[in-house]
Amino acid sequence: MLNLEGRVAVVFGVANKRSIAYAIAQKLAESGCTLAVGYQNDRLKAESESLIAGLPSAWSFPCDVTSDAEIERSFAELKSRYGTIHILVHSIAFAPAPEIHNDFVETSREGFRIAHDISVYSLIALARAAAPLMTGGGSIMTMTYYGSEKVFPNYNVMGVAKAALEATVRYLAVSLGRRNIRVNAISAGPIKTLAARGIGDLGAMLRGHAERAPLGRNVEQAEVAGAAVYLASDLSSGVTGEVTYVDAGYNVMGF
Ligand code: NAD
Ligand code: 0WE
Repeated sequence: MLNLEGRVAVVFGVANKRSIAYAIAQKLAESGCTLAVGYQNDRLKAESESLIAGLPSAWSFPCDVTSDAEIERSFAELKSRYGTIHILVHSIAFAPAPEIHNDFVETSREGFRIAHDISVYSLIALARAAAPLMTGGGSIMTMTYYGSEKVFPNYNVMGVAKAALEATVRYLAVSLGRRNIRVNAISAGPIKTLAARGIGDLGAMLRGHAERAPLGRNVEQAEVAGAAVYLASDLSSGVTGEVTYVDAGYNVMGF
């Protein structure tokens, strides 16, 4: 395991034990990071706080990323607690349920707005709030999906939002690069989490993915977390603006 002792990591997107963000928080903690974990709201407070309590030296706080005031309050508190932070993990996505279930052409203006506000704009808002605390450089990462590049039935407006998220990673990499803040995305294969459970036939999706992927299987949260620790560490010091695939190789296949 890499040694990240003395680094402060702020992780957004822990909802339950299946969350990709929770696997990342666990591996960062195992690597020696001090952790601060943001959860969406009081509905998730009990669950996320009990998970986070199991990690050494972790603190948790509520932060709904649709609110500028909550983001501002969260980072003011982070500044007073830690002074400097080194790692920011953004593992947040949402589109209103009808947008995932209806035909893409039926995408509503409000559904499009919400999906892009929560799944894309929030990365810009969090990066802007975090950058002044990353005085010794930093590593920012977000989670994306191959539905940004190719069409997956029902992924719909989330695919459009993930394309915008990946472009946002590139623009932020340039915007923050001279401050030695790196910005990258991890493109994970399908994993059975809360966000994936809302979809139609997840079982068929997972079977099809495992069948076609070079490794002949699906990926686990812990494998995504492994790439996250690499991106958080100095091993990736020359890497920014990139998308790293943790998908058992699925994206290289043509047929
Ligand atoms: P998850 O449901 O555990 O995580 C999604 C998180 O987004 C939750 O913690 C939720 O509370 C948070 N969130 C939603 N709206 C929010 C808001 N307004 N403010 C603050 N937080 C908010 O599911 P997950 O699969 O771990 O998803 C995490 C990320 O990984 C997402 O970006 C998702 O698109 C991405 N991803 C998931 C898969 C997959 O198959 N599970 C594959 C590739 C990428
Ligand atoms: O990014 C995601 C999930 C994103 C997501 C899922 C939901 C379902 C419940 C965002 N918003 C909502 N809103 C809801 O109301 N993934 C990569 C997982 C996922 O979602 C899919 C997938 C995969 C994989 C949707 C359709 C097809 C495949």
